[in-house]
Amino acid sequence: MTTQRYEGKKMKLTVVMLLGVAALTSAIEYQRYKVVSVRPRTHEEVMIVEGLVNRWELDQWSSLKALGTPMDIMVSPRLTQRFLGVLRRRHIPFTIKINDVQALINTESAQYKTSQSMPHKFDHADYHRTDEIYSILKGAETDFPDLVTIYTAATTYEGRDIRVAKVSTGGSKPVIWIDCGIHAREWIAHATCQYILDQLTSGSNSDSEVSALLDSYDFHIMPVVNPDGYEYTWTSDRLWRKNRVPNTICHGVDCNRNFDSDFGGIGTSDNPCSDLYHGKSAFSEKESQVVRDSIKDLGVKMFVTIHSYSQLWMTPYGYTNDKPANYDEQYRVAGEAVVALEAVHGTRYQYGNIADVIYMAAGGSIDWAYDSAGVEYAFGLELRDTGSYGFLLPKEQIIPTGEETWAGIKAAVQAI
Ligand code: 0X9
Ligand code: ZN
Repeated sequence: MTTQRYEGKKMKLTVVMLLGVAALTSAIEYQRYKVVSVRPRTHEEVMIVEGLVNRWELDQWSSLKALGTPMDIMVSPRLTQRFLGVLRRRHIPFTIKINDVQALINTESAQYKTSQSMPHKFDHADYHRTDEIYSILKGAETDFPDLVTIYTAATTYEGRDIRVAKVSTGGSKPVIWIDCGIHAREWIAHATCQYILDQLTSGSNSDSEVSALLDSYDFHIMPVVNPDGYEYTWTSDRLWRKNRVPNTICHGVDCNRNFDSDFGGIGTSDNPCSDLYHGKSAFSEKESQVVRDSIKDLGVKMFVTIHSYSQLWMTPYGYTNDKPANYDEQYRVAGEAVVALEAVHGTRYQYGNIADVIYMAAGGSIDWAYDSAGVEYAFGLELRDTGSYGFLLPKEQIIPTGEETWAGIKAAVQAI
């Protein structure tokens, strides 16, 4: 399990050009940090690797799904030789997936747009800042006034809006809830929510599949659950995961450990410096409160929360190995979804309950949605890829990722 971060991270004063505005920012840099993909084959090897992750407070980018499958771990230059030395001595197989994390971040940031004008139309050629996303949502409301309503569901600690796009042809239908970006660094998630909203609106009149979905359901889409964290990934630390509330020491709560689903249980941390810090109490954070409060009276039939990466379609539970009462039904629908998803670009997803396909973790939103909000179908998605780029997925993959994810979600909704 990931614990603390920021061992030996270099702070650097950088003049950052964002949206054409020069800002003096202290950015965290990842020069010569590597992402090592380790494949422990026995429980003993898993213990060795997890021991190193905990001792050196390494950032675990992805987790072991089964013995012999990869877990991706980011290692600083200071620790690389020692880390690889242990793996070699213990004959634990590994490959280096990313040789210089900062080089990938630089490639990505070199492509940032410098235009100062706010976009009003969907633009899946780029990742976008929160303000731009909200401007695009507003544009969708202007273009589809009878279909789209934008509402502000809450305001964050740093004062940013958390907005939702409601897509409805009228009346009050069962709701499909889709949220993205509860984890700040998972940029493809935010982009995919925008892609889905684009498909729902542009297809509302012209695409019979979409109009059939809209005849039966309202959609509520929250593209930036954690805007404070997301903005911080643009200005200061591309790999920030949590929100930005100040704790006594260190910033941020892992909002996906802050729901009231066995709060504080397995796979969470009470250390405020940890990436898995669960916060002071269940629902202490605006970002988890807003999801709770938004869905509670909506009549949500299907809840989808979008993350990256690892290509997984997850169903409850994460806090226990037990399966929910309707597990077979949720599993069936997840199966339909991944078949449809794979048919688009051949991207393979694994699916099933969180505890089986990823790792146990308490306090997550889908468990709460299923247990406490009465949602029958609660899915957590981990989008592309499987670690070649990880959180730094090139923008060229926004559209293909959107296409396949939308196919999966459509198939899931059609299957219920
Ligand atoms: O650990 C998480 O919160 C998710 N993985 S991620 O790499 N995007 O951080 C998985 C969430 C699974 N859901 C629960 N554990 N409840
Ligand atoms: Zn995540």
